[in-house]
Amino acid sequence: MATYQEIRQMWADIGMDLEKHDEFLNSFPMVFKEILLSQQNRPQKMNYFSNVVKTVHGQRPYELYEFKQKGGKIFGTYCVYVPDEVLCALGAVTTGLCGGDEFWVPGGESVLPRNTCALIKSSLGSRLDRTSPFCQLADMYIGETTCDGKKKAWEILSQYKPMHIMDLPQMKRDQDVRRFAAEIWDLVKIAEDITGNKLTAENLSRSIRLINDKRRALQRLHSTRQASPVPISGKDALTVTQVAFYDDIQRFIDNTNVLCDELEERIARHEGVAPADAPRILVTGSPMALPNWKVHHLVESSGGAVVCEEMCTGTRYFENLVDETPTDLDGQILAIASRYMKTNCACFTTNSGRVDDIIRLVQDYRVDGVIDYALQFCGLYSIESHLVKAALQDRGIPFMHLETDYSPADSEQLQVRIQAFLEML
Ligand code: BJ8
Repeated sequence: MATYQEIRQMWADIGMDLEKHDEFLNSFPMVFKEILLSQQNRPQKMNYFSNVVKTVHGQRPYELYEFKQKGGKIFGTYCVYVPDEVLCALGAVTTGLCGGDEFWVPGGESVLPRNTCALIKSSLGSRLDRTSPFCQLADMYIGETTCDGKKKAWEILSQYKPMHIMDLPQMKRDQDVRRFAAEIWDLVKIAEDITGNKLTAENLSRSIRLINDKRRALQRLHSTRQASPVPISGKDALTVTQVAFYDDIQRFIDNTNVLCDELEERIARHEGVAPADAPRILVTGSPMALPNWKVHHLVESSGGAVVCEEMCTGTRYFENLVDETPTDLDGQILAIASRYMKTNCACFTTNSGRVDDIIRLVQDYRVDGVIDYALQFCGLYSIESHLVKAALQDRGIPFMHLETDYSPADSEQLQVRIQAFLEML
C-alpha cells in the first residue's frame, strides 16, 4: 500500500491541480459515508469495494503509476463498446474515464453548452480541472461515435491527449458487425504501436477468457439479486459494477466471487437487506458512472429495493460473453465484434433488443416496477423512452420515466415522485 505522502507526490508528478483536487477530496467522503457506508446490514465482503471507492484517487492510480514507470501503457475509455480484450492482450491496462460527480460539471461547462448531459460535462471537467488521476495517467483516450455530445466532446479532449475514435456502426446488420471488426483491427494496429507488443492468437485467447471471467463473476453477483429478500442493496451492487471499470481484473474477479459466496449464504438463510415485500425496482437507461448513486439512493431510502440495472453500468456491461472457441486472430476479432454489437445502446436504430431485454429482466428479477432513467439532455434515452413505456404498458408493467442530472437540487422533488410510484406498486 502506498503512503499518503507517496500518493500526494504522484498527484504532483502527473500534473494534477493539487489545490482543486483537495476541494474534490473534501466533498467526497461526505457523499460516500452518507450514501454507502450508512446502509444497514451490508455484506461484510463489500468492505473491499468500499475501500476501492474510498481510495479511488489513491491506491489504484498509484499501481498504474508504478506500472507506467515500468513502461506499461494505459488507455482511458468512455464507453462499453471499446473492446478491452485487445488492449489487455497487448499488455496494456484500460480504465473507465466517465465522470459521475457533480464537482466536475462546472469545469465541463466552461467549454460545453449547459444543455449537455452531466456525464459528458463531468468527464471533460475532470480532465480540464486536472483533478482525475486516471485522466492524467492515460497514454491515450479512446472515444467512439455514439451520441452527438460525445462525438463533439472528443474534438475538445483531443487537444489534451492523443485520442483515438472508434467509428461505431449505428445499425446491427451483418455488414455492420464486419465493419466493427475492421474498426477493432484499426485499434489493434494503434495499440500495437503504442505498447510495442504484437497481438497473437495466444495472448488474445488468454485475455478473452480473463475478461469473460470478469463478466461471469458479475453475472453471478447479479443473479443473487433475483432472490427475495434481496441479499445486497442496489447501491452496493451498482458500486461493484462501477469498480469493475477501474480495478485490476483478476483481483476484481476474486473479490466479486468471495462476495457472491457470502450473498449465496445469505440467500440460503433467507437473509436480505430489505423486507421481502419491498417493491422491487429495475432501473434502465443512461449509465451511472462512479460515484453517481443518486437514483438508487432515492429509491432505497424510500423503501424500495433496486434489484437490476439495464444500463452500461449494469447488465449491458456483462451479459454477453465473447465466444472462446475461435483459435485464429480473424475468428477471434470477429467473435469480439459480434459480442460488442449485441450491446443494446440507444444510439442504434432500431434498438428493439433493449426493450426485449427489459421485459426479460423484469421476469427474471421479479420486478414490480421499472424506472426509466435518462440523464437530462440525453436525447437518445429520453426519446427511446416512448417505445420502452409503450411496450411495458402493453404488458401491464408499472413504469416511471425520470430525467435528472448529478446535482442534489431536485432530490426532494424526485423523492416525492419516487415515493408515489412505490406506493402505487
Ligand atoms: S454504450 S449508453 S456507455 S454511449 S448519457 S454520453 S448516450 S448523452 S453514455 Fe453510453 Fe456507450 Fe451507449 Fe453505454 Fe451520450 Fe446519453 Fe450522455 Fe451517454
